[in-house]
Amino acid sequence: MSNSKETAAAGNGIAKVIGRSLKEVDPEVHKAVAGEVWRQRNNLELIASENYVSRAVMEATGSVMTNKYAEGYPGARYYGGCEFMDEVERLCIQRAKAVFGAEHANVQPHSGTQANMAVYQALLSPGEAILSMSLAQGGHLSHGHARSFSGHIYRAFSYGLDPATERIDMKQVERLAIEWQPKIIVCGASAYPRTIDFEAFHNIAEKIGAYLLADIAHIAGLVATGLHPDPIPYCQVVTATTHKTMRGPRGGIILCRKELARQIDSAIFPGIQGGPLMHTIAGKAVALKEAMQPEFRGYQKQILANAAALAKRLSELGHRLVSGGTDNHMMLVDLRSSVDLSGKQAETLLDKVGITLNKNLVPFDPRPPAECSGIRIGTPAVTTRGMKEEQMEKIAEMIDAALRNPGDDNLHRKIRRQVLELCEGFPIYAD
Ligand code: DSN
Repeated sequence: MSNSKETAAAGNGIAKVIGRSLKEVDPEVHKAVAGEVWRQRNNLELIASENYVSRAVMEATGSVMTNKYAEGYPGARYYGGCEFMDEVERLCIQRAKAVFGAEHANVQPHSGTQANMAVYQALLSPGEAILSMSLAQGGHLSHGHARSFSGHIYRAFSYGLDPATERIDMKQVERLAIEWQPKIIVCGASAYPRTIDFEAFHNIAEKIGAYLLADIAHIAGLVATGLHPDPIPYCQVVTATTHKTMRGPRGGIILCRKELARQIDSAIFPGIQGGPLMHTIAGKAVALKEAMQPEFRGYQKQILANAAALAKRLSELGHRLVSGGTDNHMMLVDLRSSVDLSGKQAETLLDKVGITLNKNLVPFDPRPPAECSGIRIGTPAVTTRGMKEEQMEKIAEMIDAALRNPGDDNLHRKIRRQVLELCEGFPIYAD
């Protein structure tokens, strides 16, 4: 084909492709997506950091906003044609500020990790110290772990749990803060089932003149609805993700005091990111609107009630919960007390019966991270399906039966059928 013919064909081709469905254009990807729809409908989703977004959030996230470059911020972009980008980002910022009562919001971080990265970039110089919760005891990679950028660029020190209570050892936090004089203290976790005392962290940070960053990625929905103490009065900066308890699209946000606004904004762009994902920002705006509705508080309350019910039944069935229970949307089960399985084996076994969760280190875990001695269980997604305490008890019983009989294939088939029945009773994405 001559070059000009090729060019003409390419133009026609793309025009045709634009109008065709995913199934027609790419049957392989379509098949994988359809498989994932089936999996999400027919499995019990207990990963504490996952959820199901509404149709409205998905529509915004899958919209033509994905086509647009909008480097910069509303009213100050590096590209033309940004009037609708400005509209949607302004709405998103305004809603984020209202939902969390924050002075300033940046809604561009592509993820929670990038939100944290921008905060360090804004407030620290390379080599300065971070004090945060150890990953092995519930913290997050981006809080200074040796294998993350945060542990390479900055000097990271970590605090952990009191071995007796398995709650954050605030005396240790204070001792380490005084000893290492970090420029920033990070509070917040990805595997901690208890309330975080932001005021106590604030008192320590103030004593040594450190910034306080609360990473509320997991508990943002609870914070937004007043069901977890509010970090905003105590922290210069708060980071969150929008896809966990917030039930929005996958992404991050940063909330901060007015005086840090410029530093934070320029750390995100041009500091660590280029063009914002405007389709995701549209989805975040919709999720934040949903979070302003009274039903959202009811939803968050039910997440807590469901976690409490699931934790209670698991305890009654003889499973030891780290710290003895939960105050939030998740719990950690220390399998060593009840069954002879590693976290990895438990995760694989439960996957087989349609119960999806993740292996997790328990405090002072003798096993390596790839094996672990525990599992983490969260209730945000099953609560979105409409499940309540009664179903949580049933789920606890199915988990218990599977874990106590790892070699019983007949029982596993029976549990799988029970899971399918339960899922059918609480349909998701039925259309
Ligand atoms: N991966 C998230 C979680 O599961 O908690 C944290 O980034």
